[in-house]
Amino acid sequence: MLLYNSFKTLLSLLAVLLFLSGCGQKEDTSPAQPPNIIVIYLDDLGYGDVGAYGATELKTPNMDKLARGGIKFTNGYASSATCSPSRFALLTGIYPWRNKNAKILPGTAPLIIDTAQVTIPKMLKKQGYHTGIVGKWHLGLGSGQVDWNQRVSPGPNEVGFDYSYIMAATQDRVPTVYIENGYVAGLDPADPIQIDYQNNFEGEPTGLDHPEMLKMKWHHGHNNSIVNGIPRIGFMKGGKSAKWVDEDMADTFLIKAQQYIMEHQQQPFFLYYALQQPHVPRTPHPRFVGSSGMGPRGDVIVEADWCIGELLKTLEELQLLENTLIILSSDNGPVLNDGYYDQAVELIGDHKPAGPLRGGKYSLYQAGTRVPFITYWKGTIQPASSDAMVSQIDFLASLAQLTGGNIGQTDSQPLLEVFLGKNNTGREELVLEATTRTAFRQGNWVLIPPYEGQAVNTNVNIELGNTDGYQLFNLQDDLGEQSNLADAQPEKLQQMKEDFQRIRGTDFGETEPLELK
Ligand code: NG6
Ligand code: CA
Repeated sequence: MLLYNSFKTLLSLLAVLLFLSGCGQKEDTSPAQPPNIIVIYLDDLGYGDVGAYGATELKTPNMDKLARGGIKFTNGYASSATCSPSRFALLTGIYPWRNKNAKILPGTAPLIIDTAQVTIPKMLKKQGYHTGIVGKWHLGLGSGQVDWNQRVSPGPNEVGFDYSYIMAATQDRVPTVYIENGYVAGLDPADPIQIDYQNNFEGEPTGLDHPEMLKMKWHHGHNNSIVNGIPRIGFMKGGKSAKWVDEDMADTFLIKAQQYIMEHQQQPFFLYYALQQPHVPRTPHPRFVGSSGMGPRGDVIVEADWCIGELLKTLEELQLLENTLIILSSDNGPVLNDGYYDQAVELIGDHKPAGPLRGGKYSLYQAGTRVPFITYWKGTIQPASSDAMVSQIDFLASLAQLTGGNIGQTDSQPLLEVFLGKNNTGREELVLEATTRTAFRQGNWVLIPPYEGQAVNTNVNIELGNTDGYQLFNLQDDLGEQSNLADAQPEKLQQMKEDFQRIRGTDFGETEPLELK
């Protein structure tokens, strides 16, 4: 609280100063400045986790304010049911199944975006934008062996971001440090960081060997190095002064995001604000503990919503709200038990994180990829609910339309008018992905090919969408994907198979055509 309060005072002071200094320039007759663009990206927030999307047990007033004052998309998709592939697709406009490295990455993975690749921040930079990322990265860093004690590169700054303040992978993966423009923040050179995902460092306690040292217990995975009483994925040694305090992470990212806005308000800016909530480990700041009655998962959603409210206040105070396009979404669907005992399952009550949808994170069913999806631009976007099919993959082409930017061949569709609520005709078709398996949505129909593997991931208790035969659903009257029409509608099945293969066959990137029986 202290940290955030003193920052608030400083912020208000700076806001006044910057506003005053900006006043003199307002008479300039140059053409209207293109809008600032902020993508607020949550981690594992489900379709049903937001009030405006039907949640009644969980209060999300700030996300609701965006949804009710902007366009609330009911058919908005992440590109994948997991994080790295969705983030790859969001930034590049390329389907993740075209990149064999776009899978859930360890903290030591090399960068999976080619530095020659067009990305949203690169495209916007050419249009005069300053570009920044604050929050979760999870797209790999470096090009092989990373020395965390030197500048870590290539990373966000090499694919278009002028400024970056990130966590490398996830909150549950080492290294548990923030990285600012490639440098581990607060690192003491006398205490260098070592990271290994295979072997532990001698003498370092793990969650497996030292359960007595844990303040949060692991359920599956997550039993390697212990940081801040929480067992992680991967082994880490050193870097004590640089280690993050999980409970302060939300405030830390918020403050960095606010600072970024303050510092770049005179130039159009693009801010990718990638919150860590409600991904595991769920560690609300003490002032949010108990705020939801649902345990840590609910509490961190309340916390994330508060952060979004504070960010909006900053924009309002700086009089930027009417010149800022805000996009809010999530990288994949919801999960309750994702590897720690944190009462997410026990305290869920009547709350439905996936809303009316089937499945969740990791799933080919709708809840894997259909997520909260909101565009907001005060004074420009008229409030509405839209059932147009849109994907995060379309941001690249649509933001290029908005700013006059150029992109090469991608999977991104120019849907600016849809995002601004001037048109309700979205995509006709979209390939959905869940950990390298793909499905196909066309109109109101969904085709899921047969896949081997468990029907239900019993660790997380989520139906993955794997079955022996084809699944065909008509979402128009079966949103919950209960009635498989594959046998009853052979012609539809055949036509969808052909169209799916046509798209999966278009070759750029490293596409391997899909073979359907
Ligand atoms: C899984 C982790 C899960 C989460 C996920 C990535 C285990 C057993 N499970 O492998 O906890 O970290 O990866 O989530 O380790 S994502 O949202 O970044 O894709
Ligand atoms: Ca995620």
